[in-house]
Amino acid sequence: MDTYTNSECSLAWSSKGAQLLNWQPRGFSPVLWLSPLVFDDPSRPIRGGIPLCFPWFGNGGTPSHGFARRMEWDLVRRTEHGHETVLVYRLEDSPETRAVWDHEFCAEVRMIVGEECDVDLEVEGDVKFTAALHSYFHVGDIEKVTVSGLGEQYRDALQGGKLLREKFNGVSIGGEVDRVYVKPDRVVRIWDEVLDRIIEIVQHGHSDTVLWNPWVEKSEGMADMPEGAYRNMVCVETAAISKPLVAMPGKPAKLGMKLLVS
Ligand code: TA6
Repeated sequence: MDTYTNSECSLAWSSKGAQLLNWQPRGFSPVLWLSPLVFDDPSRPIRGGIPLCFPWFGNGGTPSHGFARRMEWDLVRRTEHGHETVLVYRLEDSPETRAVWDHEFCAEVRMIVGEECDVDLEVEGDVKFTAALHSYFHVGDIEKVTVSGLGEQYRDALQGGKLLREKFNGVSIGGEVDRVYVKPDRVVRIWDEVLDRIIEIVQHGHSDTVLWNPWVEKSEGMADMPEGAYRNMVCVETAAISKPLVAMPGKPAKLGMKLLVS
């Protein structure tokens, strides 16, 4: 894990998965949640920060959520501008990737981390894929959080992916939730009563936003989820699931977000 502090924030990241692990703007507590139980096991993804689900989301293939978050990415560029840190990582097809996904591709993720946080995935090739920025956000108490901007239609993974519609003015969480919202707004907000802050997720290239919290029982079955940790995290994931992304030669596919906190 690499760490750095610029004039606007502290950050941490890993070349494994090209994963941002911490973003703490000046004057705020960490915006991202990271499990303290990070395994040295290279085959296991890191639980927390912003894992990249590519080239599929969920069980669209094996391993779950794709291979990108389990692999070492190459650092193409790191630039310190004083007020922000720019990181660009690259992952290209290899015999290892073609063994599970027989396609040529070049994926790059660019992170610009300062007072705000930009994460952008860009994929070149002649490929169709699903993807998600599987962001873990740190919250004061999951039962005192409201998420707005998700829209009214979602596929509920707890009901076999059934498409449901509910009129919301904002979603509160009081139990396990695992939903793919299929018509989210461009901007989703996490209203945190305890930390007295709003995390704003300005999305682009997405078709969906995923909302996930494992709650008690599911957490107990996760070796890298400390007891009770579910209360201080919520996943709100900028994703392209219901409408897969398509990259064509000379026309890369893009999925990204800007995070702001106030
Ligand atoms: O994004 C929600 C989800 O697909 C859940 O179903 C749950 O599996 C979560 O991702 C975490 O997946 P992971 O493979 O990181 O344990």
